Amino acid sequence: MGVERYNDLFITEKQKIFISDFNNNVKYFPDNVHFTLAGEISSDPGNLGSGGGWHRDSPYTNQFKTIIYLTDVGENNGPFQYIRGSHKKSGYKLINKVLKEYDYGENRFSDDEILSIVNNIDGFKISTITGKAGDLILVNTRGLHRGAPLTEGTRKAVTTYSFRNKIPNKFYKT
Ligand SMILES: O=C(O)CCC(=O)C(=O)O
Ligand SMILES: [Fe+2]
Repeated sequence: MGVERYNDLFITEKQKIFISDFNNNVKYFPDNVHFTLAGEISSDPGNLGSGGGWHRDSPYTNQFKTIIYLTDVGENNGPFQYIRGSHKKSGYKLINKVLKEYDYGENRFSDDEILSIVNNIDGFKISTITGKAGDLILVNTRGLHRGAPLTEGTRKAVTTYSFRNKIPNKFYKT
């Protein structure tokens, strides 16, 4: 985390401009701050993929991230997956209905819960975002997502986190 403080060769000038343009134009973040995570994950047996399984980053607020793949990413080496529409309040209501006793503030979801969500909510399906090295994903991680577990190879990516006023304390611990 904070890799941009040490080495800006991770990102090209063009991508930097694109990211900053994205972040500055997202209406929820008039004066945001950012940091960048450089991550490499590999297909170790039992790996959960980037992000450690299905979750949403912040149940109560929008949270914007940019992810740039630094390797080609196919179905088997950890593509980003997202359930479109799941970041909306209306989506939350449907999810809570399907999962019954589900706590609105819960962040983590089992594979079975995700199956039940996509099988029971019209229009909810898992989108798998494969791509080439250099491709950029813009995402509201309030919605349900994960990096898929890797069954082969490795995946490298840089992810930029944005916050409205300050970087939350928990990110200073590591
Ligand atoms: O890197 C990914 O594919 C997703 C990781 C994740 O959960 C996140 O960046 O919020
Ligand atoms: Fe996440």
